[in-house]
Formats: sequence, structure tokens, C-alpha cells
Amino acid sequence: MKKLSIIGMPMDLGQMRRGVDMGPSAIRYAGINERLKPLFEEIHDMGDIPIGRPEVVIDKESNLRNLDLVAEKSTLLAEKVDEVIQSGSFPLVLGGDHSIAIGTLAGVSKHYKNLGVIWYDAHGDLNTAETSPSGNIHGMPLAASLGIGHPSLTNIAGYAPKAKPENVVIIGARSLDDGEKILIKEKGIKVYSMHEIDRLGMAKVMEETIAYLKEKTDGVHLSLDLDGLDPNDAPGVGTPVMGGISYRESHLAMEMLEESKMITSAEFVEVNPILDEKNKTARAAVELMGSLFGEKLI
Ligand code: 4U7
Ligand code: MN
Ligand code: MN
Ligand code: MN
Repeated sequence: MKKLSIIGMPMDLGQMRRGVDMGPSAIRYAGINERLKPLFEEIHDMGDIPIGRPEVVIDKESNLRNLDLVAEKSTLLAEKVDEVIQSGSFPLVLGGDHSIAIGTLAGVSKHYKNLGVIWYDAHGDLNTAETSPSGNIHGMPLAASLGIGHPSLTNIAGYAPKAKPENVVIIGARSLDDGEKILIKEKGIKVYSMHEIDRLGMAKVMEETIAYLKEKTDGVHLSLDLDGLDPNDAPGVGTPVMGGISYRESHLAMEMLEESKMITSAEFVEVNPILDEKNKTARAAVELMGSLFGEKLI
């Protein structure tokens, strides 16, 4: 695709650590426009979806933090993403915590019969109100997108599910809660945990992922949580987990996705400049975008 549209989603309502609302600013500051300019005919930065500074509200019935607000803001994001795809442009969403994926996928999914999803993350984000140890919605967006969880989250844009479990691949998992493990088995979700990445190598993992999705999907969304990377390479995240995917492995993964030509939308989430070291995590995000969109080393 020749046109790129950047949408900032400075939402931090899906978790408790302040600062992830500054993710879009940090990523822009890291030079996203300059970096991607040579790779597109046209780049349109649409600015940020307005989130404001709403007060934290815990839903009485479900115990979910900021349930109504996340649902309301997700609807706004879904509309924007939908608009971008209709205009023939590639939507690139900047988070924000990972709860933003609920809105992104709500906007993307209606354009595909069989949307594939690559979930690049230390976590499964497959919790529901019942299984969540935290009540934080950023641990739930993949479940919600599969139609599992609170109706306010699963029915954004008026339909569910946004993706089928057999069209999802999780890459980088190393911190899964008990309920998430059960769901993965029950639904047959494909997971390349750090174990498989170590055993097979990233090249093989990506070859298999691409082959798996290619035959059955008509579009693939990349949801990249920076905590999928090792905290040494991406320290500016709210829920870091040791033993993650390296910076180099991540570049290889992005390069292979670019070669596959299968990615039709993307989001980079959980960049928290307050927890970062000299904007390292935002810079890593921008550099990985370079590889994802076709920047070549030589
Ligand atoms: B992220 C967690 F309990 N699983 O649900 C939860 F470990 O979007 C963490 O991947 C979720 O960063 C992390 O709160 C959400 C926890
Ligand atoms: Mn996540
Ligand atoms: Mn994560
Ligand atoms: Mn996190």
C-alpha cells in the first residue's frame, strides 16, 4: 500500500501505571514521520483520538476498571480506523495501553471475511473479568476480540467476534495466567512462546506463522506490544517480563512480515516514556516500523 495513516490513541485507562498516554508523543518524537516517509507515497498523521483526563471508575457489577470509558473511546477509534481503510490507506495506530486493540480490531475486522491477527506480546491478553488477576482491561483485548468477555467490550461497533481463534498467532508469550492457558487449549490458539522461539529460532517461527495465516486469511493485523521484546531492549513498558524477544529477532520478524506482504493494519502499544530510558522503547518501535514497512539494510 502506498498511503499510510497514523492514528494516536493516548489511552491509559486499561491499566494503572501513568505515562502510557504519552506513548504516541514519544513515538512521534522518536521520528516516525521522517523514518517512514521514504517508504510511502503519502503519510497522513491524523493526530490523537481525544481521551481527556477522566476519573477512574470501577464498574460495580464486573469490577472492571474504566469499563464504560474504554468502551466509549474504543468506539471512537474503531470509527477512525474504519474511515482510514475505506479511504484506501494503511492504518497504523499508536498506543496507549493494549486495551486500544479492542477498538482497532473493531474498525479493521469488518473489512475482512477472515482476519488474521498476530499478537506479539509477553502476555496472552486473554483474560476476562472472571479470570483477570488485576481487573485491568489491557489484559483482555484479545479475548474481547474473540467475542469472549464483557459484552461492552466484545460488541464494539455492534458486532462480535472480530477474529476467529484459528486465525490468531501469539508470539513471545512468557507470562500467561491460568485462565488464559485454559482458553488457549480450549480454543486451539496457536502460540509461539519463548520456548519455541529459542528452540526453532525466529526465522522458523515466522515462516510457520506466515504459512499458517496465508492459506486462510484475507488480511492480517499486527498487534505489537513492546513488552514482547526483552526489557533490556524495551524498558519503557508497564508490565515488563524478563527473557523476551531480542531487538534483532524482532527486526527479523518485521522483515519477514514485510516480505510476506500480508500485513494490512498494525498497532504499536504499551510505550511508556515515563518508565523508559532516553526514549529507547519508542525508538525501537519506530525502527521496527521501518523494517515492517520495507526499509532495507543495503
Ligand atoms: B499487556 C496480566 F495478571 N495478565 O491480566 C493481567 F499478569 O497488554 C498482565 O500485555 C496483563 O501489557 C498485561 O493483568 C497486559 C497480569
Ligand atoms: Mn499486551
Ligand atoms: Mn504485554
Ligand atoms: Mn504491558
